Amino acid sequence: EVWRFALEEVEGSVQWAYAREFKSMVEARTDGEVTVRIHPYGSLGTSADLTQQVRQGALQFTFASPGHLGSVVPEVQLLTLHFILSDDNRVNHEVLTGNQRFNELLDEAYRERGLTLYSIVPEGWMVWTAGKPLRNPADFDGVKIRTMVSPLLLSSYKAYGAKPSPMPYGEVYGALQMDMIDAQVNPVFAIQEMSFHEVQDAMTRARHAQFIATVASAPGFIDGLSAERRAMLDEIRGELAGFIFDKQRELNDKRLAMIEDSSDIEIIELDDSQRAAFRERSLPVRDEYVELAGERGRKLLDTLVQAIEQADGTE
Ligand code: 6CS
Repeated sequence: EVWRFALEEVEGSVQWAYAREFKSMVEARTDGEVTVRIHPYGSLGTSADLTQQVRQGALQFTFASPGHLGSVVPEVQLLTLHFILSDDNRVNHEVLTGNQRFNELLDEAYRERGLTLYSIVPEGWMVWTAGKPLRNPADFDGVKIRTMVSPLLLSSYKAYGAKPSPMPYGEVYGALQMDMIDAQVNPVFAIQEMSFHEVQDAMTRARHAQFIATVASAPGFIDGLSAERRAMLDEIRGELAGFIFDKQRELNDKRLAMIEDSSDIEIIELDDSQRAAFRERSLPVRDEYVELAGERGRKLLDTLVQAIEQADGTE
């Protein structure tokens, strides 16, 4: 039996590390009865294509980032909102992977659209790269920034005065090189492996959002497995949460050092007062989220905000 697992990222990425570990766990625990075949980004199409293939049953698992999936599952765009997470990455990790109510509510939203939520996978802080530092909202004025395609991401960058330009991941390098866009936003490991730093002059670190991916499956697939296999998948999800938290940190740290060694890109870290100016601009986008995502969206938002506040208080 073959389980096909598609990635929105290339070999060497956080998603690839996750899938490789998933593969070795599944294959060992099913005594070779199941083979997991990993499909890195490229051959099967864009993120939107991958989601479609899971819904049709051609793939058993795919990574599905809220930045792309928001067009299909509006509620998941919560995970693209700016300044909604803790500054403490471990708190974010614990809440996102460990809060059962949050995961169940999100799974309901997935199921309504022909998907199931297998796991939530935080991949590290996003940073902005551009031809210049982006220290305050005025620096974004008229900047053509590439975003993923979910509608709320466009709102987030319009709120800063930018001109967001959504496009698939695979087109970003070429678009930067050809000056069709000025800027883009991604976690550091991805910027290095996609070589975006080679065609940008400045990297601004605002800790405005994490890149949070999810792993989606087809409802009929997991529900149709034996109780034993479902229990195995639950166990593996729990073990992978800790594994990938350490892995994303390691990859993001290493790749930042590689970027610093191999290019003269300017790296800017915003201070708290600079971040506060962006945060203030970002707040109305939360209301827009609730309008788009309805009652369940509001519940997800409240659950996340409360869980983070509580965890922040106890750290
Ligand atoms: O920017 C994107 O579209 C992509 N970035 C990452 C880090 N993973 C997948 C996603 O499609």
